[in-house]
Amino acid sequence: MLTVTRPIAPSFERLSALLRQMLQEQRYTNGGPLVSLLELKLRELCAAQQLVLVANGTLAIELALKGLGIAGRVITTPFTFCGGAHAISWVGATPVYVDVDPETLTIDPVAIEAAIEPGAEAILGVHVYGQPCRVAAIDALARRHGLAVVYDGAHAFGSHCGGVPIGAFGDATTYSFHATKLFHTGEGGAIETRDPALAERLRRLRNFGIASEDVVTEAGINAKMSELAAATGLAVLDRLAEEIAARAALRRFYLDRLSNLPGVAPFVGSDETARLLYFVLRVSNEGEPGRRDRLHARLKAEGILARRYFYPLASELTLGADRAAAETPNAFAASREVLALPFHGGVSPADAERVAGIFRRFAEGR
Ligand code: T4K
Repeated sequence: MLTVTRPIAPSFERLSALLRQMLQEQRYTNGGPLVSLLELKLRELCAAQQLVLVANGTLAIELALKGLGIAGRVITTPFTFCGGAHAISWVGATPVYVDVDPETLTIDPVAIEAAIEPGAEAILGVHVYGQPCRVAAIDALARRHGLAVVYDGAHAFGSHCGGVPIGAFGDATTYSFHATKLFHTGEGGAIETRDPALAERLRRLRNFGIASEDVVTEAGINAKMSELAAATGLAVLDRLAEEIAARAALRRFYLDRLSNLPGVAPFVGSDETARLLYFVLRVSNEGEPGRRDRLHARLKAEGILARRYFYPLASELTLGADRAAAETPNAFAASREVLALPFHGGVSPADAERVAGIFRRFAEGR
């Protein structure tokens, strides 16, 4: 099977050396040295001022919202992984879904502004496939209206907007380090912020709200990353550059083979400095409903597991498909057209040629 992604496999020697250290120190969690070291390395890599490692990307969003004191309406995009939207409800806030910009597939600043009403407290944007949101417009309108901004960068580790690292925007940026992500710790995540007071609060919130042996400042949760996960991350980091280079080469190959097929359009985004971490095509259903899903099934039958990121929309769980289609038509259309191809260092030129061949035959109606 050729899967949509394949996690970076760390070197066995490097990982076992880190695990030996963990065993010698008898430290498995609660602020161990490997978590501290990984935090330091990731801060350098992302040029981040503050970075707080947590147990996964969903908790990263929940903690960012909690840390910013958000409990009311959160204006967000339906074109995301359901977990991102669920995080809003889990902190007791209410998601308000608005449409995406059809070019970037990220939340549309004009739609955000139209949805601001009493009770709105925050914006949760998602940097889709590594393509950043329209951060300048969003940050500016948030300042005008006194809203907090969290960016979900689960798809966008190491990405840039206009040459500036994505963590420089909004009040906080969250990451997922799940095994399906470019940089991973098996399960894991982080919150980046420029605000030291917010970072300090997040460090307490991820550890039950405990400030010291005698003091618990508020009701936190257990969102700590384990030493085992941090060891995986440290070992994965050694192979990150190699994987990025392999994906860049694969992107060039796919673009060369798939750019001029009828009814199929690669997602290219709008920012040359972005790091696109997925290779996604939009398959038009025009005049042929369900065309994308037929191609998806055909790929599967040939052993190629492409994924429909993001289908169904996160909003469909509560709104249903009809309302989602009526209220957020750009997002709805995208969810019915997108297909993420196998995109990782394990895809050989022969594999990629095979994928391209299936697309070509499909596009030509064969
Ligand atoms: N925000 C956004 C925008 C997100 O995309 C996500 C997560 C989150 C927030 C929340 O972050 P976390 O709480 O998850 O840290 C995946 C992931 O489970 C999920 O993390 C991810 N987004 C979402 C988009 O996709 P599936 O259903 O695609 O995973 P699965 O198991 O089908 O894996 C896909 C392929 O990857 C497999 O066919 C094989 C390969 N794979 C996967 C795993 C887990 C491996 O080779 N090894 C592995 O260990 O959900």
